[in-house]
Amino acid sequence: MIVDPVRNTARHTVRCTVAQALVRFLASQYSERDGIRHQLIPGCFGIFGHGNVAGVAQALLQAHDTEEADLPYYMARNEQAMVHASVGFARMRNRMQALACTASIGPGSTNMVTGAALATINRIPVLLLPSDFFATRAASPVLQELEDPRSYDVSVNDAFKPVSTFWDRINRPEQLPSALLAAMRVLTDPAETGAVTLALPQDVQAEAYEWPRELFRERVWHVPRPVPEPAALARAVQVLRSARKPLIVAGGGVIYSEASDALRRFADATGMPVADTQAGKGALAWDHPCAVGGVGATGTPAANALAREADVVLGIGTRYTDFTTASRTVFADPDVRFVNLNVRAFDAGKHAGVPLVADARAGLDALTREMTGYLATESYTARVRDLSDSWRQVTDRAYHLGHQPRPAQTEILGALNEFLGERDVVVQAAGSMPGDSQMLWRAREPKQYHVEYGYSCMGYEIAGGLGVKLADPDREVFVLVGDGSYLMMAQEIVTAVSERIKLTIVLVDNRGFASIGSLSQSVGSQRFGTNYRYRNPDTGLLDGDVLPVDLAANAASLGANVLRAGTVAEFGAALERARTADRTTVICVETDPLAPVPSSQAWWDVPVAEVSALASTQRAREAYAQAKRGQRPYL
Ligand SMILES: Cc1ncc(C[n+]2csc(CCOP(=O)(O)OP(=O)(O)O)c2C)c(N)n1
Ligand SMILES: [Mg+2]
Repeated sequence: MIVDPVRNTARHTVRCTVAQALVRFLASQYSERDGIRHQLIPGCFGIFGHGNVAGVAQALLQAHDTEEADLPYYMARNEQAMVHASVGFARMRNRMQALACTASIGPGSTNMVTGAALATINRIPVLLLPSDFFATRAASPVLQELEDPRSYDVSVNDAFKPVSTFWDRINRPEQLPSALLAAMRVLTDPAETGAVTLALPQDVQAEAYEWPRELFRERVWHVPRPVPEPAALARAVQVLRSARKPLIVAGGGVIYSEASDALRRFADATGMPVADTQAGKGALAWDHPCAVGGVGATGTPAANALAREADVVLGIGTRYTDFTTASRTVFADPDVRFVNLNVRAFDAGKHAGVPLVADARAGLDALTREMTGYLATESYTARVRDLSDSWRQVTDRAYHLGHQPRPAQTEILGALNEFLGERDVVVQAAGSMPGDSQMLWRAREPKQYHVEYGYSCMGYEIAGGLGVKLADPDREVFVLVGDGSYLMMAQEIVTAVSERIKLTIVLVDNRGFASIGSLSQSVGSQRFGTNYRYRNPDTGLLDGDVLPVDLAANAASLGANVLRAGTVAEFGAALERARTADRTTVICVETDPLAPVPSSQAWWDVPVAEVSALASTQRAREAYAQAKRGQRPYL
């Protein structure tokens, strides 16, 4: 018989362990926006070790067996990857839901630090529960404990502090309730959200305490839609009304706030062209007359031409990363002014912009009302249309290049883009594909383009795709992963197989780092150390023969259904087969890393050695110094 410790206790308190209280609390949390309620923490990823097997793991099992709390457990294969999966999940749910991640002490926990940074940088909620060494220090140093001779209070989990938006360590049971309330508040605050870390000492997890019953009542966390302050709105409108060549930069905040319709109404009403960032792509469908595609270092020449001429830039839900601003060169009008609609004051204040601190949807609705009567000039609208039309032709050519003998990556992107249905999702993170896609991808729907480019973390792809599919099982999920990223983190294929979660993984093998190879060339370093080759005894470099590595065989060994494609036509046929497959399928396609890609006509600041013994570096430095002259602070 399973004894429910809750029912055995006095009326006003519940006696259970810290881990049991944690699980029970998490299962009773809800979020709400626009009258729609969600379970805030609908599951927990984990990998168990001595740090959590008797604590959080026991509590999860007990919750399952007694049906005392609903917190399904998903077993991952790598702790970094489980944070990525949780980020994919929460992003797909527009930050209204987040997953918890439990890890053992030491390496299990520090493996999550990269995932935490990724979540915080991308402003995506995830609840991290690293285990910690004994609070009592009864047996210190416990296996995997870091010893610092200067202080017994230091733990490897301190490494989560700079990458978390809230961090606490639960050294006594009494500390748990306030920490949990703070954690939920931060997770559901669109301005503060990110990785929230509660470090849980191994002994404290198993310690029993009399909790007030009130701790476990249902709680609803209302996700706000702050409206703009009237005076700030008036200032923003004054600048926007003066614009003769306006440009909107739509970031991820538009999508998380479900403001796509509001953005379309604003664009329709004002005729302002809309460029997008990696996180914002799809906020406005690619074929809308105002859509001009990605802006910045990997943007479209159309958006970048408009950015160079823009007198007013309206940034919505964007962090203005260096890719978006082309390292502060792309907005080139000396008198350019920014209006920044953002839920976070920190972002709203960037580039000396007129800040409009508000939810993207609430802010756009207010702007649409206040901008009545404004319409971009006919000549400007015609210019936008001409630029877009010519860019569309370039994209069509890149999609159907006919490159031989191995296809160009742009053809693989094109074939996939033309194959995808409106609700299908494409997932990427690092390498040359996000840049090519920022320029070439035609996104039809706000959740179609899922590219993690805040941290651009190799290894996010498959794990993140798993989270995307978990969040929205009705959509087909296509993960695009390079061979380098695949080699860093392919193991979550096993998790997808065991959970019967179907992914289609397109493994684009170009035998090394095409992205960093071409960057290396541009900084005068001849693709040094970026190809996967044998070490060559003649040169002493990694430029020998091609390696006998078979990633398709690797994927098959992990339990995936594997298809190989040598041509674009074979790739199309493989996509058809993958769509009808009922399990995770990996399509392996070899591409030419040197195939041509259209130019974005924008720059990215990667400093080149100021002095060098290499002529190639000296030439690159001259070009760098020249480009650097176009960079300026936006004051
Ligand atoms: C974890 C991590 N390490 C290093 C980098 C730097 N980096 C960016 S792209 C890249 C190479 C990616 O190779 P691959 O996945 O094969 O894509 P390709 O460049 O060939 O398109 C590297 C090493 C990174 N983004 N993430
Ligand atoms: Mg590669």
